[in-house]
Amino acid sequence: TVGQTITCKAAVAWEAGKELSIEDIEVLPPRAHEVRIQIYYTGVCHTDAYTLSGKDPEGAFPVVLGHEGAGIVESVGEGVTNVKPGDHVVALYTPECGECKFCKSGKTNLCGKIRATQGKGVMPDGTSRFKCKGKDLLHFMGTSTFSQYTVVADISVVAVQPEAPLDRTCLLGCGITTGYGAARVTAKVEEGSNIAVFGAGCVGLSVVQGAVINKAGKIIVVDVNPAKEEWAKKFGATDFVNPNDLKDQTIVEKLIEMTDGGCDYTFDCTGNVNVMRAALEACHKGWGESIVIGVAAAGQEISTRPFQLVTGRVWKGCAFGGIKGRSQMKDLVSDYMSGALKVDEFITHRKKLGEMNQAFEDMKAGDCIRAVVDM
Ligand code: NAD
Ligand code: AHE
Ligand code: ZN
Ligand code: ZN
Repeated sequence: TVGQTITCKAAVAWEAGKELSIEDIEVLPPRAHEVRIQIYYTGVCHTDAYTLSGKDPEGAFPVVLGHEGAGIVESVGEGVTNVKPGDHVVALYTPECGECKFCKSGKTNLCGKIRATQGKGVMPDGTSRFKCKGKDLLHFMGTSTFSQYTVVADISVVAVQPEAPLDRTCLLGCGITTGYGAARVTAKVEEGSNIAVFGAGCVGLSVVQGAVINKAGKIIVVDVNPAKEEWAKKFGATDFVNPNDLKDQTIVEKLIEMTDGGCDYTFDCTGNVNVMRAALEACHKGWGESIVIGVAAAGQEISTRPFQLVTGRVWKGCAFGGIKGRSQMKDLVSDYMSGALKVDEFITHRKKLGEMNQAFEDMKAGDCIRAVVDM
């Protein structure tokens, strides 16, 4: 198949707000500095549903969604040196070129090299590698993992240990890495520090995992779903608070009381802008830092009294946890293989490609942490 167009199945989003359709699509061969990957497994993340809903200002259709995928390299274009056919890989929606201003700054994992074309849903040369029914389909987040074969830029892929099962490593493509990185790389949670995590989904529970490894003191999980208490404790949270159970206190007052003045670090893993405000205001005066991870709908804005910042609280955020995919993914896989990083526990639902819409339904139900789709 090297150099040839491959026909395979993919879940295509023809229009915002509509179900995905399983179609036969054509996947063109990789051009220079591109890699064609056979996707074996993909997770489904809330950001896929967000874009499908039509609320993402960058959302464009028709498109092949999906950004939490793992597979095996089928072929590579001219000039590709970082991966070769047969390599087990994870797709990276946050690429790493190593040479742009961002990559060289040492201050961020964001890479600027292909961000503009990635946001427009095309490959770096401005064109698409997907066709269906005579039409071009757009790419998504530089990954498009809801297809049996996808083409990505070489800087958007990393080879990982072949011993690691692909139905687990796919989840390192977004949710788990995002939370784990937010705690360990972005916040750099210190030993004994008190933290609060708002939202105990895949992202929030992975913040908890990172905080446990960094030996945090109190790890308080806040969630409106009472069933999340058991999940939080299983991953190492020391406390659980359901804001709906509070009588004469706000969640901010409760957290300040529990931590003798406020948290050292808080994390929004809900995407709700009111929660983001509470997370900031629950931080300790003088130094508490709040990390925004959740993705809020277009048009939503955050607010607080500037006095919160004047008095030393810090508001920041991160994408992909601040992790540099090509430099650091192998270490995450090692953490998984050594048992330090839990991954298997997150998989509550499994589906086949033909059941992709059901996987979206599963994700929206309260008992789902991650649905993994066998492509
Ligand atoms: P999830 O839906 O599985 O988990 C969210 C949790 O928040 C749920 O348990 C829900 O009960 C809880 N929740 C909802 N409203 C709440 C409230 N008002 N107070 C407390 N808890 C509340 O989602 P997830 O997959 O863990 O993703 C979390 C968010 O992170 C999403 O917005 C997603 O789009 C975003 N995300 C961002 C990045 C990034 O790089 N920045 C990466 C992955 C996901
Ligand atoms: N296009 C959206 C923003 C979506 C967003 O924030 N995406 C995160 C990853 S979420 C993964 O589940 C991200 O990587 N952001 C950094 C970037 O460069 O996109 C919008 O609202 O415009
Ligand atoms: Zn995601
Ligand atoms: Zn770069």
